[in-house]
Amino acid sequence: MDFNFYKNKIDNYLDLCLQIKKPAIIHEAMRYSVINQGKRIRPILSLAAADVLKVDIDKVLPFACAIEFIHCCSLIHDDLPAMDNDDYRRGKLTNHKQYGEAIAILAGDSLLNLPYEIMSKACLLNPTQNNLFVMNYIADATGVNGMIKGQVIDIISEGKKISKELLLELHENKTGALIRASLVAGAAMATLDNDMIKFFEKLGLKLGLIFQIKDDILDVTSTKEKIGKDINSDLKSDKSTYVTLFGLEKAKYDYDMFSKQVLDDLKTNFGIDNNLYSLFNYIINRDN
Ligand code: GRG
Repeated sequence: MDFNFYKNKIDNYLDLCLQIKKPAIIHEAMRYSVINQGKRIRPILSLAAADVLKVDIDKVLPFACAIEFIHCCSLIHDDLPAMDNDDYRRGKLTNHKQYGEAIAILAGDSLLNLPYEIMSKACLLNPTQNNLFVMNYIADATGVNGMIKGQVIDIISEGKKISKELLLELHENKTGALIRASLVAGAAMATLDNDMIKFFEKLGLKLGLIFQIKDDILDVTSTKEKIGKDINSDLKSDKSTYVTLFGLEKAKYDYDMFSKQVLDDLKTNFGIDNNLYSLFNYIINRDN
């Protein structure tokens, strides 16, 4: 399956939202961290989830792109010296290395505010329950009950060997929350049926965990050229990861087991002849 149709739609929309205005430096810094080699997995998940439920994907596009902007903001902030202190991201210098810390912080802030401008505008133009639900869901998944919570657990756990439960809570929130929100956003454009939302939430949680385990595996097995950022960064910052806690073999074993589970769940509900199933396969087999 070729996801370029979805990706082009997303890239065009992101570009449209980021036209350079004055002062140019902040707009350049925002574009630097968005218009680049990002895989766009989260917004593509939203479009594919909407597609599998046969709803017009244009309805979810502003919300899908809002999630990508939030994700880009989180990457800028995550790379800052006060956080992970990384020099490379998406194959080039991190935002603060390119523009300095002050502009990087403000570019991140702007990329967090912009999605709420976009989503609230979509809600004003079309104040459906679906739109309001999705905006609220994304806000919740981003905040202190979701991604921020995961990042905080990550930071306060540095240098400690944490329990399996805490590691799962960390992954479920830091990486899982936005991935879950991406799937739910697409599904909720079609229906607010509780069972369907719950199904996509569970699927998103599991995919988020799979995604993060792969990230942990690639950190120790891949190359800087392939993943576009420094390798062994978790080891250097003394972080507990799936690999450091359980070892590489167990991480790979669990990865395969969880991957089979999500594919089986999808197959049971929607069959295999759809973009969402192909996308899950692509994500599971990714090597960057
Ligand atoms: C934005 C409100 C707000 C807070 C920021 C810094 C922070 C709080 C959270 C960090 C979250 C984080 C960086 C999680 C890691 C997620 C992850 C696995 C990123 C890599 O995702 P890919 O592979 O990357 O989809 P690309 O570059 O392709 O988008």
